[in-house]
Amino acid sequence: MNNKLKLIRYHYRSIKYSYGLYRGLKTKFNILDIEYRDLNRLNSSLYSQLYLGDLDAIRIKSFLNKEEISKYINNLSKLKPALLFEKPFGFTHGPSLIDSYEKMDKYFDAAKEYFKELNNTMGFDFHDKIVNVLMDLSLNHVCEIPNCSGADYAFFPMKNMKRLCGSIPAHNGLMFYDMYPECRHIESLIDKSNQISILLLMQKSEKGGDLEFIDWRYCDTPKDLSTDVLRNMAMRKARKSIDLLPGDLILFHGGQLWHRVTDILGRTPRISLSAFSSFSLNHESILIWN
Ligand SMILES: O=C(O)CCC(=O)C(=O)O
Ligand SMILES: [Fe+2]
Repeated sequence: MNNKLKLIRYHYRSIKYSYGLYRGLKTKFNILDIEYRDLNRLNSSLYSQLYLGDLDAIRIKSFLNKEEISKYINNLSKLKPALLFEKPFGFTHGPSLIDSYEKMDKYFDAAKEYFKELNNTMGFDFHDKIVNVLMDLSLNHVCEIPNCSGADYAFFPMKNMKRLCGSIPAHNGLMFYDMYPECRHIESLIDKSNQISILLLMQKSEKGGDLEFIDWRYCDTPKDLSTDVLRNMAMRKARKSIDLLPGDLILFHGGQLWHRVTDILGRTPRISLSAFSSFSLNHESILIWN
């Protein structure tokens, strides 16, 4: 077996075939596992494959090691309260998704402060490390944070999800633009045919808090039904729980692919950092924001 074949081990986590129109007639979960240390040996644009839906996810094992994770978790006790925001599932550190025009200035101010604080909390240049991953996956494409009149969007806010309130109901990334018209201004910057979710798990709960892929795509989803009805329909599709360990980074087809995070059942909160990514309109760069 040549090196590339050895490196690229496709795990076909196929559940069933459905009859979507997106990229042929098949739908199954193709998850590619790569060790972080092997990333720079790649020489194909896996990012494009992911974007087009030939791959559903790229799971980068041990993106962070145990020491890096412990340092981050220990530093969480020193966070500035100004950057902590209450959410239905617990709280975020750093702003996530603009959900109202009134809050836009606050969002951009918090994004700027958070960017500095994220690197401090990590203890190394986290932005640089993420950009290098995207460059390795995209034959060295330019990767950047988009901006709105000079103000940068948020980069990898943290979610702290707690028992009893912690879950993220079924959704896909593209439906956010229907749910929150306020986040549509990013549409003028990105190719909106898809969006890649990038998720870094930092702490697992003892039970629950699993990322689940749902066998349904935005392109096959009726556009005239309410979010609640769509969520009920999504929960009748086949689902697959995705194994992640603290330190694993997963990039997935989250713009199109429905997914959810199951209820947190253990005492330990689930901590994750996440962002969206897409090609810029002219495909000259890859943009990362939240
Ligand atoms: O697991 C998380 O923290 C959020 C996952 C998610 O919905 C996403 O990254 O699109
Ligand atoms: Fe998502």
